[in-house]
Amino acid sequence: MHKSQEYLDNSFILEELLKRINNSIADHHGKEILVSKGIAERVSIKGDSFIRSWLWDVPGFRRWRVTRMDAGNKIQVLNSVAYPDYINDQPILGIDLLWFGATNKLVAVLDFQPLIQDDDYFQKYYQGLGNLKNNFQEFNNEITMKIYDSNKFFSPFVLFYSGSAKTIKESLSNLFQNFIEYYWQLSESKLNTMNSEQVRKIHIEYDTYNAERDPAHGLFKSYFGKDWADNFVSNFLFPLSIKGIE
Ligand code: BLA
Repeated sequence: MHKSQEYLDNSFILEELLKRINNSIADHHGKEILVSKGIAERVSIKGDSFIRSWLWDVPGFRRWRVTRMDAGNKIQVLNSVAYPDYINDQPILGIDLLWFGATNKLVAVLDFQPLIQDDDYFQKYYQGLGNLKNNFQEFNNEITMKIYDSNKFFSPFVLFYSGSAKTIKESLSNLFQNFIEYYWQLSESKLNTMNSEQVRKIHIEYDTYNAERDPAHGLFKSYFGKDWADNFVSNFLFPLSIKGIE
């Protein structure tokens, strides 16, 4: 397949960020958990794209997953979600970085995804993210939620960019670094007010909500087939989701 210069540039930066997040997790004493072969790596039906995933056991977290999809000139993805232990009511880390080759468009969504929409909770956990929001103006695009509800699991400080991939790479790289650093700092704070049962229920809601809406499902279906896509979404991306009636 012909690889465009844009593809090379954009897959390069997502590879860099992938390495950075996996290394950062390992530096924080994360241990890689073996993922079944069919999930850890999958080649598309046509044979020209692939998806790879990592699962980490990290002190303070009950689950941390990272996924990278490389569909050449069509689409490039880096996605990660970190779920803190139930005894910790801090936000869920959410990262979704997408590059679309046809338009050379980059979509970046980075948030500390709140368990509740509450001023005290925002006061407690969002000083760092608020600083980033002020310092990285490019990531202040008005977020147009077509699929998700902005009041469900998104914070008022969500960093969002949607536009040309050409001009954003350096600041994305800087932002990414800071974003992860601030998230680690958060996990060192002991500000808990919710109990474990409350947190567990909200994690279940988060997985259920996202399994129903994730726009990736259609994408996975077309590249990897329906059975694989269904299994990946319900058992790897959102394993706590309560399945509705099909
Ligand atoms: C949007 N995410 C999208 C879109 C795709 C994906 C295809 C639509 C983009 C568009 O057409 O403009 C893709 N999501 C993926 C892929 C995975 C995935 C490939 O989970 C693979 C694992 N999404 C998240 C997380 C956040 C998130 C953790 O997975 C939070 C930071 C946000 N994605 C998010 C938002 C949009 C989006 C806010 C815009 C959707 C909207 O308009 O409502």
